[in-house]
Amino acid sequence: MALTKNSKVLEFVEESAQLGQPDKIVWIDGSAKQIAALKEEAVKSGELIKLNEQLLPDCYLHRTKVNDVARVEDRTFICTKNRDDAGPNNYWMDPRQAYELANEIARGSMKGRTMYVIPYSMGVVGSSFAKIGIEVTDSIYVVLNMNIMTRVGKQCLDALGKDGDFIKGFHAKCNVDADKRYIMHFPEDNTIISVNSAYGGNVLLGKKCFALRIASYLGKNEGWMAEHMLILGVTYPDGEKKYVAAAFPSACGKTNLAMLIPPKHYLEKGYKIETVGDDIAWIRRGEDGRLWAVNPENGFFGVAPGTNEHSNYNALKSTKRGTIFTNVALNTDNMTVWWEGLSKELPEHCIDWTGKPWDPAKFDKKDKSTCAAHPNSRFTAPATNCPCVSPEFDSKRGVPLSAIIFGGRRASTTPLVYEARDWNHGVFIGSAMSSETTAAATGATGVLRHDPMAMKPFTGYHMGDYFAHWIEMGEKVTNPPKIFNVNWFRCDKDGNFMWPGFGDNMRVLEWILKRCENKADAVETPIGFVPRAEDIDLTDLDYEIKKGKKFAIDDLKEILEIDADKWLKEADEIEGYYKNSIKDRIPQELWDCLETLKNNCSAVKKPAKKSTDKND
Ligand code: OXD
Ligand code: MN
Repeated sequence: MALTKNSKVLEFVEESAQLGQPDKIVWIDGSAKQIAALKEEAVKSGELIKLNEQLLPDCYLHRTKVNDVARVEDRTFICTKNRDDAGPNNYWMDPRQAYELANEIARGSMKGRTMYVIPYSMGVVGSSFAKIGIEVTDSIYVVLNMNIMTRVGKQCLDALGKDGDFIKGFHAKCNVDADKRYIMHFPEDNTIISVNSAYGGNVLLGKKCFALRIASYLGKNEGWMAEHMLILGVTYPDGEKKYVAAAFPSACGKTNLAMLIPPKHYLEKGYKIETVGDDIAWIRRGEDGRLWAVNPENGFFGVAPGTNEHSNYNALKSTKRGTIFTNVALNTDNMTVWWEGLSKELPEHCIDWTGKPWDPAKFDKKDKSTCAAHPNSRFTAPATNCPCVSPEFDSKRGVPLSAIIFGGRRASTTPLVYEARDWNHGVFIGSAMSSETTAAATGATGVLRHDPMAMKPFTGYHMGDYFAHWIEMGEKVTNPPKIFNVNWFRCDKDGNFMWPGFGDNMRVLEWILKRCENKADAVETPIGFVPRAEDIDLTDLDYEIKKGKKFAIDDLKEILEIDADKWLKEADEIEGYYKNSIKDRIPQELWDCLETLKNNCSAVKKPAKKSTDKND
């Protein structure tokens, strides 16, 4: 029975049913009883495998088709009337053609199936940040994941009232045919259509499709920002709290940074990190002139491989109940899950992510095809499971940002950390970000590509206009956060990571926050402000870069060094990207920053010089 009298919702559901022609329509009210019944049904049909109730209560494993394991950027379209509005950063399709194509593919595809109607909210219902979506889908897996990742149920329809507007999402699994897979966005119609996939990033329409692609477009028009950012809170020994948002590309450690456990001596002093979000931030101007952020999601859709007690204790803990695992391995000895990096010992009896018995003797960590879990296997875990979830997680007004951090995977050139000279320079740094590709999207991994603000796959409009929107936001806030760039991934000549990362990133966070309060020194370099090695706390740091080579202050000096020649090349590269990829919509402010970078590098040509006073 319909759960609302909102005529627009009823019309959307009716139209979707006419298209998909399901046997049955079920409205998701979000009640524990309904969700439990759906889990039972999915276990019966084999869509989910129930895991060990003692060790992993209320946890399930799902396997996707082998052709459907990641986001598909080349099949993801922004469908605007004017092609230029989608920008060179997106694949574009004419909206009329896109609707026709989607209708043709989806027509009758739900015959014999149930269509579920999921009313959900991105953000806490009742918050001025929150926005409501309705997703219709023929997948129980989608319903159950959406129920973890968003706030689902009747309260969302109540918030809409009789004629409130919402984001329409239509998902049909069809035959999971990769050649007919389309993830289409119609920002001018607040509509998303996804066909022929059942992988999270393509089908949990509240996440990338709504909370980033559609929301970034809404944010540009309404004066706010939707960003691919984690949000974390740092509590100081005296109880004071500061908040930071950080944009790293997919599978580059946002979840790890958001949940980090500081080194022992910080814990002993009373420092604490709390997680507000691990993937998406919606950011608005506050009346106090600062930027305020919320995490519109309600759970974590995290990358499983590499997650273990040491790398991310809090994420692992978050997966211990009420979690859906996708494409990890099944340990048949105790009906639990396993993935590469979970433990050093390999389990003896596993079924791999494709459903076949796995032979640990054949495992070679350099050969992905021998892995038990898919490199982009995931856990969908409720945020409330997380031991370090912030008390502000459910806050309606969000948290004020002291700093914004950009970062990518760069084996060389980019130092461990540096600070922008001002907001516009920070926007330039974000716009010029590049990073090595990961398994989160289909295609080759490890290829360096431009990924401005980690939003390359998620900006729902022209990237040049997106940069201009960032510049404008800076003009409107009187007390903007300071902007930084980090690179945890600098390598030595043999390819070993030079910085330990994980919990030790706290040492860099501390410098960043001190800079925000004018309490730390820095050196002015051609690219911005860089700490001196002595400004980063190395107390008790114990890291082996490679066998027999322990991390020492000289290594820190090396990864803080700015090589002006390399940066001149980088500047040329950025210029090429601006000219060839974004073309004529790059704001003048960014051209000016590029010019300054070039001039600075040409003037120096070796590591820099001038020391700034902490109070200047
Ligand atoms: C994600 C991604 O799933 O960025 O968060 O791919
Ligand atoms: Mn992401």
